[in-house]
Amino acid sequence: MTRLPVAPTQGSVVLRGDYARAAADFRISQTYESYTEDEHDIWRTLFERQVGLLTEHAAPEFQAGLRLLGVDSHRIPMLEEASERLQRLTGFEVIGVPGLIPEADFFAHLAERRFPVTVWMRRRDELDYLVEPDLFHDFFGHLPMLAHTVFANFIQAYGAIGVHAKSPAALKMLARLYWYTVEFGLVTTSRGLRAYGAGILSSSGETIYATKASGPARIAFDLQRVLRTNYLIDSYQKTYFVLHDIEHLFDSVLAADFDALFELADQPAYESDARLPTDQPIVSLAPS
Ligand code: HBI
Ligand code: FE
Repeated sequence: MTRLPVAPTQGSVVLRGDYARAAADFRISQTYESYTEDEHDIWRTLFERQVGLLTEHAAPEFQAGLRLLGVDSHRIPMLEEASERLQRLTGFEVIGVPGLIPEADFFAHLAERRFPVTVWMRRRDELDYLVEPDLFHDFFGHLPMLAHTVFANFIQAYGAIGVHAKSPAALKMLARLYWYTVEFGLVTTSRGLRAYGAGILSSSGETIYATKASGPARIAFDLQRVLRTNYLIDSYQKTYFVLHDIEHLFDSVLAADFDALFELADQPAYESDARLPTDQPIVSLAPS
């Protein structure tokens, strides 16, 4: 009997979602030699497009972090090199994973100061949008902020809270916190509103939309409000939450009683476009 050959996913040799090769904790090696020239070129295209937007739209901590990582725009970065640099900066290790991993494993890695980075690159026809994290989103979007100690401490604390959260309601609230901060967070600076979220800064369209468009609401970060607010996974956000500075995030999480907050899970959630009388709208102080 002849077998049909199994086509490698999307023609690349770094397979998308290669969970079969992953360890029990979902770690996977990067197999750097397997990236094709086209994949390096996709990295370069995305990198150059985003870097051009950072000066005007990204938080200073993100820009500084990207420089500290010493990433080369021309080639896909090596996770081991970034991991060494990040460990020296904030004690965070970078590990390869095949894609999204179960929440419990994700939280456990963060709590141990390990950040999981997806090893495969998106295809050229997905430059602007894909539903799941790839190498560009995880590396370019997430690692720069992890070079900042307070932010790195926040991510670790978040992971530790997640490790202890057991109820589905608590996990849902923690997913909202991650979404509205780590993925789609904004911060005020003396030069106006800036993005620090990886979901924003790995997307050229949302980078401009989140910081400048007149459509979405931008409201002052409030932990309870965020924990109770649903989010949109397949379009730009209708609401962004704004920190006064990155320390604000860590301080508010450190001061919070999460067990008490998780009790609020019984109350109905706010829709992603809800506007509450208690919301404090944030307007950019500086001209763009
Ligand atoms: N896995 N690789 C990866 N990356 C994520 O961002 C991620 C995940 N698993 C779970 C998860 N995020 C979410 O549940 C967050 O809300 C924590
Ligand atoms: Fe992400």
